[in-house]
Amino acid sequence: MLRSRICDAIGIRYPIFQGGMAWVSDAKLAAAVSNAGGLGIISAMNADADYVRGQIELCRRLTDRPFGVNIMMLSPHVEAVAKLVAEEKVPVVTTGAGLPGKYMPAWIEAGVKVVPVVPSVAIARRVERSGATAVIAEGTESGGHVGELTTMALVPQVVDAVQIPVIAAGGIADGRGMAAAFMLGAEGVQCGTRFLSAFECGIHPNYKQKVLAARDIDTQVTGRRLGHPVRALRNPFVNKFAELERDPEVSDDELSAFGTGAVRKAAVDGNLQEGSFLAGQIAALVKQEQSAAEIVDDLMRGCEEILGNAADRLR
Ligand code: TUI
Repeated sequence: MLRSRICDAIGIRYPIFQGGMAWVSDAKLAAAVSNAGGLGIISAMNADADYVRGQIELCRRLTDRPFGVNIMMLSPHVEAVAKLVAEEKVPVVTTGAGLPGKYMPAWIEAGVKVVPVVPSVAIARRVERSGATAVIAEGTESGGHVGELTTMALVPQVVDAVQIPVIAAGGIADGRGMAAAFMLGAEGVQCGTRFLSAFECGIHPNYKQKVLAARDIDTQVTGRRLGHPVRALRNPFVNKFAELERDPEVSDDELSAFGTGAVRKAAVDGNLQEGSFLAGQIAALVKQEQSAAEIVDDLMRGCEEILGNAADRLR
C-alpha cells in the first residue's frame, strides 16, 4: 500500500488531504474525509473563534481520527483563531494566503503539527526553519487564492529545497495526478475541487452542478490588482469583477467591496449571478457526486495502479 512519511507524521492511513475551502470545508466534510483515512480539514476562513470552536467540537464528535484546521492569514480573526487551535490542541493546522511565522512557536509548543501552504521555494525554506512538519506546495492550477508557479514546476523545486515531506496541491483530482505528484517527489496530495462533489460536502446544489458542468477552460483568475489573485469558475460575477479590475476609474476599495461576500453567495445561496464559485483548473475531471470515502478510494486505487504498472511502460 502506498504510504509515505506524512502518514506516520500525522497518523493518517492515506496521504490525501482535503483542502480547507472557505464556506465549503466544514466539520461534516472534514470528518468524512478523516474517517475515510485521509486528512479532513475545517476551513476557519473569515470566521470568528466561536464558529471555529463549534466546528472543532463537532468534528471531534464525528471522528476519532486526526483532522486539521486551515487558517487563512488574511482573516480578521486570525489572532483569536490561532490562539484557539493551540488551546484545543488541534492535531494539524494548515495555513494559506500568507506567512504563519509569528504563530508557529505557540502551535508547536502545544503539539500542533503545522503544514503551511507555500507558493515558492523561499517560503518553503522559511517555514521549515520555523518548525513546520511538512509543506503544501500549491500550484496556480488550484482554486481560490493562487500563487504564480505551476504544480509541475513548483513541487520538484520545493522537494529539492527542504527535508520535510512535501504535499502537492493544485490540479490534482484523480489517481493519475496523485501518481504524477509522487513522481515529482511529493509524499502526499491535497485536493480541494474534487471534494466539492462529495455527498458530505454541504454546498448549494448549484455549486456542485457548476463544477460537474465545467470544461477545461472555464476558470479565470481575477483580483491580481488587489494583490490577491483568486481562481473561480467564470460567470457574471467573474466577468463583472474582471471588467471593474480593468477600469482605472474604479478604486481598489470599490473593487474589493464588490467582491465581499461573493464566496458565501456561491457556496451557501447558490447565487449563479453574484457568487464566486471558487474551483481549480481540474474541475472538468470531476464527473459525479460520490462519498468522501469513494473519492479517497478512487484516488488511492488509481494512484497505486499506475505506480504499480509504471515499469511496464519501459522497453
Ligand atoms: O489560501 C489559499 N486559497 C484560498 S484563501 C481564500 S479566501 C481569500 N479571501 C480574500 C482574499 C484572498 C483569498 C480562497 N482561497 N491557498 C493557499 C495559498 N497560500 N496559495 C498561495 C498562498 C500563499 C501566498 C503567499 C502562501 C504564503 C504566501 O506568503 C507570501 C506573503 O507575502 O504573504
